[in-house]
Amino acid sequence: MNRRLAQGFDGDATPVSHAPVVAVVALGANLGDRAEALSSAVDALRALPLVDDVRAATPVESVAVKPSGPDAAAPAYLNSVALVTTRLAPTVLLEYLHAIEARHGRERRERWGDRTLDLDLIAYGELSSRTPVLTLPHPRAAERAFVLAPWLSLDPDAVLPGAGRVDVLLAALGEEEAP
Ligand code: PH2
Ligand code: MG
Ligand code: MG
Repeated sequence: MNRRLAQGFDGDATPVSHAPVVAVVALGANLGDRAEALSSAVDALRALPLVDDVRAATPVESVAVKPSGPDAAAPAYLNSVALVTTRLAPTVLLEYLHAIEARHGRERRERWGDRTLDLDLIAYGELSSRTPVLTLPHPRAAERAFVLAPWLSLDPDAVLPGAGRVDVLLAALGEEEAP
């Protein structure tokens, strides 16, 4: 699978193959009816063309992380992760994610501001991309327990390409927080 993927893309991440790929999508919301937003976003992912399967983790509560660090005074997040088996090109999938966010009233005002729905593309198979539109894998995923924990609940052997096993990354975060 990985070899097929590696051969399936040219340098600028344009797909030349239509083999299905597992994309990891992180979902988050800390405004409005968070559970409803996450569940209808998963429905929207399932309804996308060229999406064959979606497996979504049970949502978890998490303290909002702001650029200055965790902020217990901000509205708490509900976070989940979906494993999306798809033949969509990564840039096209990303555009669909933005469209689903927009349909849920997402407004972009401040960095890491409170939001009704956030959909982040964390990984797309083994693809590594550093273009202005697409950074893959997501550069901060390894530091985010609210991404790693729901992902691990879906796949105990999950690997974040370039960073390592998700269980090891999550354990390392736990140790960092220990007194
Ligand atoms: N997303 C952010 C910033 N901070 N904090 C939590 N707990 N969950 C998030 O999904 C989240 C965040 C930027 O996308
Ligand atoms: Mg985000
Ligand atoms: Mg986002």
